[in-house]
Amino acid sequence: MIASPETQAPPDAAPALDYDAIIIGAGMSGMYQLYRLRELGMRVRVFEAGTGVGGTWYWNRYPGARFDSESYSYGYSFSTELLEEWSWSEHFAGQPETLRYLNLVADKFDLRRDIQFRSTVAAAIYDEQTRSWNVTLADDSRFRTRFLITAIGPLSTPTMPRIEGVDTFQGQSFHTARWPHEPVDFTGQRVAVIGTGATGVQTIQTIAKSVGHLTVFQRTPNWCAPLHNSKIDAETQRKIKSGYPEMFKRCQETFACFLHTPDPRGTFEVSDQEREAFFEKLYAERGFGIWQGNFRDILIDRKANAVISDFVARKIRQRVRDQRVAKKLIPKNHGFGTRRLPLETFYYEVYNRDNVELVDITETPIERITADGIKTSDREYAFDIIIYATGFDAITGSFDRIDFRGVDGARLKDRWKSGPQTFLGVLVDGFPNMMMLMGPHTALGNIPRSIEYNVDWVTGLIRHARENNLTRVEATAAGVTSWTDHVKALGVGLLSNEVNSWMTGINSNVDGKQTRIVARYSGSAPAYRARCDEVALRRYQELALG
Ligand code: NA7
Repeated sequence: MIASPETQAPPDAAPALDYDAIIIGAGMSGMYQLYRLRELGMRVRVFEAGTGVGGTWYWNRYPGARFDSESYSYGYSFSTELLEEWSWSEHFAGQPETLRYLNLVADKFDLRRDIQFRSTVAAAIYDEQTRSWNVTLADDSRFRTRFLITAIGPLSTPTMPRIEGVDTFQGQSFHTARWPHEPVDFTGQRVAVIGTGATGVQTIQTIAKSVGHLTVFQRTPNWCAPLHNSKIDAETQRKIKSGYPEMFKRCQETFACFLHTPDPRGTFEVSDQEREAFFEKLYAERGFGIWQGNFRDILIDRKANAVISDFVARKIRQRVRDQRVAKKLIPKNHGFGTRRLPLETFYYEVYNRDNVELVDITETPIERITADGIKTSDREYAFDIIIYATGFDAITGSFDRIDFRGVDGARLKDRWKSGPQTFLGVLVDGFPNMMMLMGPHTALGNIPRSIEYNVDWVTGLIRHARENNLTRVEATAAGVTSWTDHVKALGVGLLSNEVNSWMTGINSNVDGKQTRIVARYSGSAPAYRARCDEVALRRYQELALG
């Protein structure tokens, strides 16, 4: 703790540091960063708002929450013992299993003793004199640290819809990312879901069977494709375990660290029959193949994109009996894969059920939430439960909610007013000794693969600083400008950058997030790593070190 004014040290003595490093967040990145920094013999503290570890998998307990990455490609790779010990039960594990896994990791590596739960970081202020950060929690306790590492996640600040009357509803209501720890009983209940992103789709397909009646309020339909999940049998399990080194090597080589990577062929380089057969194959296969392993041009060439969009639209028409409903479910304002692709399990078939209704709120907008339910321009609906699957203030949202102040008190929020500016997505000039994990401008993709790289890189930088008695590590302004320009240039020509979504920084429920920004690195993960490796190999000469 920082000393109170009465017990302060004399002005010429530097106040002692409480920690060598503070990590904000005990999700997958914070946990692994703690493990690595401990190896350097550092005094580390993790502050976590929740009551347990797991981040995304701690908070998102909504029905049906599960991986879209193959489970075995998602787990940590750093410990052979852990890989041996843990067996995933399904190709795409559900949230309870993933949370169990992360708790096992916390126990196995004795992480909890350095994690302080129920601790929300409110502010972090850099002090030039001592080259340290003063971190203040919501309860006003304060700690001083040399290094500050943000592990706050790109999708962790949920946003409620800006609809009048949200607080007036008398029934139960939940945001999917703040789901209660106790089970919610849907039996016989009249349930509304607002939102049809990846989360809404998983929720809807899971609860449709158990609710009395389900009404889905859809503003923008998304293109969805089958997940094809199944249990992992003993023989497959054996192969997975013996094949871990090759599998992780493959993840290192693919564009976004998934098991899938773009097909080198262009959409129009094959015959119509060959193309159709390839699409059919991808549609029948597990996971993100249809998105990440499709023809190389589907996300950059409008005509190519129209062909795959048409294919998936046909599938939707085939799977949904009422063609008026099918029409509503087919996106019109964006092409296939230009927003994050929700993977589904009989999602479209849900709309063939008698107890499910789809309301297109672009036709009949929601006017307000009432005490009894939802009023649209058309009619009033009565509900027992309303589920808000309305997403997150993505990428920069969690940064905006902490008062980060760097050199001369400059606010990070002001610095990023018209979009994030970073060096490698890890450092910002003017914010010395602060490192971001999964921050804006880093390669995301199959997130744990990127996390492990990101953490190892940050660990290497901190090791370098400690070995060379450096107490100040900062990006240069030129480095930040050049990386930010590079990230923007990579986004040019991508169809996804012409579409509103969390990936382009749009959130209709947050002031100031109505203009598209380039917040994500859209180059390949190998290219990202090559650039970061280069900086490390040159002994970080591109940084301002002191
Ligand atoms: P998303 O993908 O941002 O989806 C949020 C959904 O909620 C989307 O359908 C929105 O419609 C809808 N929404 C948001 N605000 C409103 C209001 N005010 N009225 C009606 N509908 C609204 O969030 P998810 O949680 O599904 O997924 C986020 C990521 O987490 C996901 O991509 C995975 O990577 C993990 P819109 O499309 O904006 O018209």
